[in-house]
Amino acid sequence: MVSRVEHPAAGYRKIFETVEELNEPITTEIKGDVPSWLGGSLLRMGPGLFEVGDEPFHHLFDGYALIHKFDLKDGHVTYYRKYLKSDAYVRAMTEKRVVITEFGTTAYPDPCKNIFSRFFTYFRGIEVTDNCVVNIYPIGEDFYAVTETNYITKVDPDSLETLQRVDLSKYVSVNGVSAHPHRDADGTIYNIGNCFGKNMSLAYNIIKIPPAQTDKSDPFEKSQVLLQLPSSERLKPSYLHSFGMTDKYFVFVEQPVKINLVKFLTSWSIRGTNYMDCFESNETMGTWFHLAKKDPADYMSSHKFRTSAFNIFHHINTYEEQGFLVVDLCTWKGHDFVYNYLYMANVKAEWEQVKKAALRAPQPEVRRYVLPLDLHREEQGKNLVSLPYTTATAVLLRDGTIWLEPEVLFSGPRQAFEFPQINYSQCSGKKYSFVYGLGLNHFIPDRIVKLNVQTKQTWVWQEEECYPSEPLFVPRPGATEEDDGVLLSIVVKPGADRPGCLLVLDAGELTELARAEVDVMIPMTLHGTYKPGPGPSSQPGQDEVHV
Ligand code: 8D7
Ligand code: FE2
Repeated sequence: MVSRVEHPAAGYRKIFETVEELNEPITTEIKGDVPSWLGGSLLRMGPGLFEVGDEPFHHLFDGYALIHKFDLKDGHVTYYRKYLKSDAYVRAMTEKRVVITEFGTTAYPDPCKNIFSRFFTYFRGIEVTDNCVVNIYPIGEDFYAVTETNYITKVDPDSLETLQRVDLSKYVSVNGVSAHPHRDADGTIYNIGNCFGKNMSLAYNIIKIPPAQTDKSDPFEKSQVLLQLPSSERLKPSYLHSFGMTDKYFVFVEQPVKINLVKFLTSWSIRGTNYMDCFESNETMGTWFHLAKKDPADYMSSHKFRTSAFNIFHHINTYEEQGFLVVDLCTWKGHDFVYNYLYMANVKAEWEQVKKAALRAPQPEVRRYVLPLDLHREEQGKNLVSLPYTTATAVLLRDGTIWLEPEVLFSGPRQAFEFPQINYSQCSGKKYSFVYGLGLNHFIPDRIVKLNVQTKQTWVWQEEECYPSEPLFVPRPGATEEDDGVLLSIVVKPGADRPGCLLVLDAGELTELARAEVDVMIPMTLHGTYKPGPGPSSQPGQDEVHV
C-alpha cells in the first residue's frame, strides 16, 4: 500500500489555487455506470479562495470555505459549488483585506482607519473565525458547515445558500467543538470541545444535541454538557480533533500538543498572533487516554491510561469486546505538532521542499490500543490484555497508571493512512473489519486505500497525476456485508481537459465503477457527508446520514 509515486512536477499545487463559485449546477460527463440506487448528494467542504487581493493565506485551513455538491440521480450526476457567506468571507470581500484572523494567517488592523477607531477595535477583543472550511454534517433536519471554533453555519443542502450562523457557546459551555461529532441511530449528536472556564479552570466538555424535535423547536435549545474530562495541565489544554464512542463509553485521547492559553487570551489583543502561534508541545507528558461512561455520564477517574507521545487527529472506530475497549486511531508518532510541518510543507511548495518537511515531521501509523475496563490492584506488572487476536498490551504500574503499547495496523515511511471512514451506520462503536482512507505521500494525497483491521490486508486505488480526497462509504440498499457499497471521492487531475471528477469505487475491491467529470478545476476538500436522497432506494433504515 506504500506509494512509490513521486510528484516532481508538483501538479498538486493546482489544488490549492483559487476558483470561482458556480451560478448553477453543471452537468458532468460520465464514464462507466453510476449505480442507479445512488440517489443522493455528496456534500464536501474545503478552502476555495487562497488569498485576498495580494494577501495570501498561509495555512491549509485558512482559505475561505467552499461548499461542494455532487447530486446523483438515476445514473446522472451534476456538480455545484458556492462560497460560504461567513462573516470572515463577507467582510474580507467588502473591505478587500483579511479582517478576521484565520488559523495560520493574522488579520492586521485597517490602515485606513484613524487612531480612535483602531483603539476601539483593539478593545473589542478577539474576533473568532466563522470560516467553516472543515466539514459539513446534519444536526436535526438541517445541515451545518463547521470548523473547530464556537461558530457553525447552517446551509441549504440544495441551493448551498448560507442560512444562519450559530454561536454554540451561547447554548453550552464550550469555546469550540470538534469537526467530528458522533451520531446515534436516533440522530442524537455527541461532540467534544475545549472549555476555557472562568478563572481559567479548564476541561474538555462532551456535549449532546438531541435529534430533530417533533415540535420543530431548535435542537440547540435542548443541548447540554454531558460530562467534563479534566486537563492534564493547568492553563494548557490539549488540541483536540476527534474522540471515540461506543454504546456505553466515550474515549478521549489527550495529546502532548498544547494550547498555551495565556498566549491565546492575551497576545491576540497585542496583535500579530494567530491560532497556530498559540500551540506548543509538552515534551514529557506522553499521551493520556481518558475514559467515561455514557449513560449515566460519568468520568472514570481511576482508569489512568498512559503511553508515549503521539499526535492524534482522527479516531477510526472504537468497540468493546470481552471487557476491553479496542481503540483504532490514525496517529503521528512524536510530540511535535504535525500542523507545523504541514505549514512548512506549504502546499504551494515544490516537491523537494514538501519531501523535506515530511521527512522531519512525526511519522504516521495506524494503531490499535486496547484498554482494560476492569482493573485489579493485584495484577500489577502483567499484561492485562487477553484478547486473542491482538498484540496490543496494557500494564498496570505501581503508581496506579496503566501503560499502553499499541498494535501497529499499518505503517509506511512518510505514507499516511489518513481521513479514515468506516461503514458508520453499521459499524460505529461495534466490532468491524474495514476502514477506508486517503493515502498521503509526504502529505500529498495521491491514493485511496482500504485496510482490513483484522487481517491487515490492504487495497489501493491510484492513478497518475490524480489527487483524490477523503473517500466516503455509502452502503448498498439491503446490504448485509460490511463492505457492500461504494466509495465516493472527489478526484482532481490538474492537467486533464476535464480536471475534476466524482469517483465511484466498488468498496469491496476498490475497483472503479464510474467517474463523473467536470471541465472546471476543483480545489482540495477536507471532510464531508453523503446525504441520501428521497426516491426508491430510500427504505426505512436506509435514510441515515453518515457523519
Ligand atoms: C481551528 C481556525 C481553529 C481551533 C489555538 C486554539 O478547523 C481548523 C483546524 C483544522 N481542522 C481551525 C481553524 C481555528 O481553532 C482551536 C485552536 C480553537 C479552540 C476554541
Ligand atoms: Fe479532521
